[in-house]
Amino acid sequence: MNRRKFFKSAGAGASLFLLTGNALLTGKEIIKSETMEQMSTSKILFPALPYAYDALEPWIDARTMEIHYDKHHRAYYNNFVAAIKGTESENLTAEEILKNVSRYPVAVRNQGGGYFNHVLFWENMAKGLSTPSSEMVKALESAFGSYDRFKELFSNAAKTHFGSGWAWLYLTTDKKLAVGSTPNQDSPVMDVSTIKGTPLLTIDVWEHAYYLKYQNRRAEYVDNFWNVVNWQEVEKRYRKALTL
Ligand code: MN3
Repeated sequence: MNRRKFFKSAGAGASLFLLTGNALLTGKEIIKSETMEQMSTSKILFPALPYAYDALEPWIDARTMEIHYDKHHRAYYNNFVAAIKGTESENLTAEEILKNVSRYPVAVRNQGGGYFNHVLFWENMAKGLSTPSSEMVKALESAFGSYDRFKELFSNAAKTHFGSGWAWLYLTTDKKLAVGSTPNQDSPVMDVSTIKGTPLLTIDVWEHAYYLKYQNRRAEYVDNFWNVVNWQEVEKRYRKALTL
């Protein structure tokens, strides 16, 4: 993940300097929802939504996006930061923590997973229909038989997952494309997950992700999700995951 993305929303008047990797950022570049104390120690930051609340209309409505991002995701973020504050893990990235989440209290699994999964989810959606490149289609055909078969498998994983959770396209640790789902806020990056690997594409199937617009019609929400998939982002993750 490009950490610079987290610094899009500039807070005014801050004079703090923050060293992240090789980049020295002035306080003016730091997202305004952070407190100074958190900024000075944590790599875990609340990202700006990469588009407007209404960008994914009519498939995902603006009111759902606003509540989902500003209430649900923000709460996961705040609770995750609180759960690791003052521990030796507070200077790690979310992914570094989640990879060893079995060593942490369950709050880190739930809140950290909620924080991490939503960041991926926002980024793997975008305004306007996109299609996978011919290279990506070939990779999906090779793994699943056809592009349509991949969509069917992913959609079915999302539609049939019992209760709250997430469906995934991910690259397994032996570099194979795979589809699956996880309960609650679990993620394939977690050592406790039943499916393990690098996430490429995900859909949130918690009711809060679709209930205002679709009520009990999860299948309709899942079918419409294909209208907002950001294939550029998915392929970026895929190319990177192949090199890990
Ligand atoms: Mn959610």
